[in-house]
Amino acid sequence: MPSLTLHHLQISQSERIPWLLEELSIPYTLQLYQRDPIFSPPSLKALHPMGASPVLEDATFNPSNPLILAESGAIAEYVIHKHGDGLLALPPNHPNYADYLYWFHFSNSALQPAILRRMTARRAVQSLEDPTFVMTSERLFQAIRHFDQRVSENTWLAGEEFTAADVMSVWCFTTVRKFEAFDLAEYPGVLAWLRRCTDRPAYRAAIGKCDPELDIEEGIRAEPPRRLASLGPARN
Ligand SMILES: N[C@@H](CCC(=O)N[C@@H](CS)C(=O)NCC(=O)O)C(=O)O
Repeated sequence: MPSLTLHHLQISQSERIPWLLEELSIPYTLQLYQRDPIFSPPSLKALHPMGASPVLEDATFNPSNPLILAESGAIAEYVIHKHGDGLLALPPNHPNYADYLYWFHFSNSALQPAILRRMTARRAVQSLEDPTFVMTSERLFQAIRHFDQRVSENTWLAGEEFTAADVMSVWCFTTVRKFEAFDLAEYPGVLAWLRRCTDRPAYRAAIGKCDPELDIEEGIRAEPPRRLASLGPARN
């Protein structure tokens, strides 16, 4: 029986891991933390040198010295292969293996950095006409167009099977828009895929446990959800 504790900073990309655990029906204890007022509180920072969430604590194999693991992508792979019998990953001999790898990594390696660059540029410029903001914005929508095409042509990111690639990616279109607003009206493929993902009972169960105040329907609409109050108004 796994002995897992998931340290979850509320309203964050950490939501990926409870969702994954619910999909895999792996029991876990949830430890919730609130932003203080934007970043991690001291109790969460103390868990891992990066001080960010998610952090997985696994006492299954060595209860007196549990494993502490950060990085949502690493945690997802660890959980799938150590406790999930490889479910929700595609194996190397699967015809869509490369698609699975590509889209699993796309969220944290391409999409998330594009969103963060735009958020940083928004703060740095005097006006949204500034070429720095225009360029970072265009790069973000280039990534979203690419994503939209993929989920318009396939039910799930890796093809016809729902996988951890989908779990890794949803936050980049829902909760993240409470930090950096962008509209999805021109991306019907993304909107339909978000509906498919967020209608899954495991997603609903995870959000109900880790972020019960989050309005799921608001997060999957074309127009961005309400900005996180503790951020204050966007400068631009
Ligand atoms: N690449 C990391 C990013 C982790 C991360 O930055 N988490 C944010 C939540 S969205 C966080 O903990 N922020 C609070 C802080 O850094 O103090 C991952 O995928 O887990």
